[in-house]
Amino acid sequence: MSTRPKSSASGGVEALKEASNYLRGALSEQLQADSDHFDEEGKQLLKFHGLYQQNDRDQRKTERRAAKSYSFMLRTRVPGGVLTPEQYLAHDDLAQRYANGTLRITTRQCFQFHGIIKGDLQATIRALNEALITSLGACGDVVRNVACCPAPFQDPIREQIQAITRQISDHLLPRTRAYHELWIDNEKIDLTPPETEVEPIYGKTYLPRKFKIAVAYPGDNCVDVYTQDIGLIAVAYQTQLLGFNVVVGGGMGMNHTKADTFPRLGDLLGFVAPEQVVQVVEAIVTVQRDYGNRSDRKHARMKYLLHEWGVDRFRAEVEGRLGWSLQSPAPMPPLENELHHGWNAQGDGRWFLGLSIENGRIKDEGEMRLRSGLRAVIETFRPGVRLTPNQDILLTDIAPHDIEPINQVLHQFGIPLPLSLSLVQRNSLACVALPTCGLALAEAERALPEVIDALEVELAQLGLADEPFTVRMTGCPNGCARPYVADLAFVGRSADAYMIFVGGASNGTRLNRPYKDLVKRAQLVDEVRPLLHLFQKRRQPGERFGDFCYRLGIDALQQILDNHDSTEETIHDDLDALVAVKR
Ligand code: SRM
Ligand code: SF4
Repeated sequence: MSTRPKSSASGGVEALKEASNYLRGALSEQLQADSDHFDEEGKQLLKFHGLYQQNDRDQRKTERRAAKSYSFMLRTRVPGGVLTPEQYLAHDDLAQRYANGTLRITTRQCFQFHGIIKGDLQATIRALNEALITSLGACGDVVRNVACCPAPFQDPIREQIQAITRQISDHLLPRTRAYHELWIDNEKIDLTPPETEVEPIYGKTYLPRKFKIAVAYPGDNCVDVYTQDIGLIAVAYQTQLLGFNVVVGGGMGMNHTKADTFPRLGDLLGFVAPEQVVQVVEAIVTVQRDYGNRSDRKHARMKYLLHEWGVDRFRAEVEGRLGWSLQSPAPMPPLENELHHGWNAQGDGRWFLGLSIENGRIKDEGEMRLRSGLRAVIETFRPGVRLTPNQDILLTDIAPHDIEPINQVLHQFGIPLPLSLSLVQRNSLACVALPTCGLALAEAERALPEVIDALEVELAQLGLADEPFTVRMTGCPNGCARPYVADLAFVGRSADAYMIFVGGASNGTRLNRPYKDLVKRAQLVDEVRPLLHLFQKRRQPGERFGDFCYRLGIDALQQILDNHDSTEETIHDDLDALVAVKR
């Protein structure tokens, strides 16, 4: 039981952080050394600088015993997903100059580059710094990119929640000068001049683990607010932001073989006024800093502290630090997961275009020259750019007379408008997985398009093509595409096998449950087909797929389908019996 603050570093990473002199370690020496990679300690510290040392796992297969070739993933931090056109173009230039020629929008509204070699790291980070972009704290045991609903509708509440997102992000950005010393040189523009070398919030050992915060607009859960360490759900009256309902202890990661690791939705902690929100967030972060598990990284996320303590004890600890009590949670409108696709009037005479980017990967491939086309539109029309937590992009602040010319450019580059794509594709997410992710057990980003193609055929045959439901795939159970809140999810198990989950809620408010295990990729849709048939025949009016599976019970559905050939009449007798019991 965690009854008092754990102060000392017990594990390897804890000792490393403590001895690192605020994230320096031997990174400078290793950066200059004549080697294509950093040692194990360097690799851990690099994460705090937004860098992952990786090797291409496709190449690894062919390299056999030959020496591994290393490259780096670099993640930039984009609070609320908001970028200027110049910042977008800086990312695009660097993707071509130093990375693998693609850009990857992440599920937390950041950009990732893959395939940068060690010798190009400084040049890449310097160029980003010149565009006022940082990668500091994009990874590592700190507060990661703060996510926020990015829709640019003209509305004072949206402006306020975006401003609060930036405030929280700035407040919790590490203060160490190590990043600037190492990557930028002191003469370059300083994004976040720290007053002192001390980390006033984090201390020498930073947090026990990564920490995630997101802000949701009233009624719109595009950020999946219940899956965050801290979720802030804006509460408004007409055009006035009243404050936030605060949710704590969400998280997705689990391990297939460790039953004491699990996804969890956050608990409602209370309500806080806008002017107090940064103080409350800081108090929560310090509770996790002091009581989070520092001896076992598998149990170090704040969700395990909530699980162990319960929300009442956690609230008491937060309130003790604040010196005042949180208000009771305020009533909220029901949530939806809005994609913000298509052309939309912003309400200020300008328009924005939400484009669906398949699995967040911006690349030129075949007829579809997405990267070049986006570059052409952004260079010519200079729209604002916003990245969404659904791995998509919004081009904002567009004058009405530019709508048609932009449509034409997109058409020339083979880029479809979202409304011409299937709903199931637009509502799908996949994590990066192979070939770069060192933790991937199976494919995700490269495999989901084919699975979606097969699902599209199935759904069209059943007359369900207009049915919105979320489909998410990850290459391992860590849950980077937040699979455990989806209506339907495929979670990598081994090289070609997945666990299927069903019964989540499209609006991110309920966890799904395992339905079938060890299903080969080629059989995923075959395994889901009988469920889709039942859904089509037996759903209630307006009922979503996940809600249907949840209502009837996943175990019961599984049992019925396992006992019958889905064409048999008897299946319906059993279902009638089940429905009668559930009533
Ligand atoms: Fe993640 C680790 C990619 C969002 C849970 N995640 C990783 C690493 C860095 C692999 C590693 O540690 O070696 C992946 C890099 C792959 C690559 O080659 O690029 C990776 N995670 C991603 C991204 C890029 C997925 C995507 O396709 O968009 C997302 C980057 C977000 C960002 O911009 O900051 C990403 N990761 C998430 C999310 C979703 C979210 O944050 O909303 C989760 C689930 C929520 C949560 O944190 O609980 C998530 N990633 C994990 C975990 C499991 C953590 C846990 O509590 O157990 C790991 C593994 C770990 O930390 O040990 C992980
Ligand atoms: Fe890698 Fe697993 Fe995250 Fe996918 S879910 S990016 S495979 S860690």
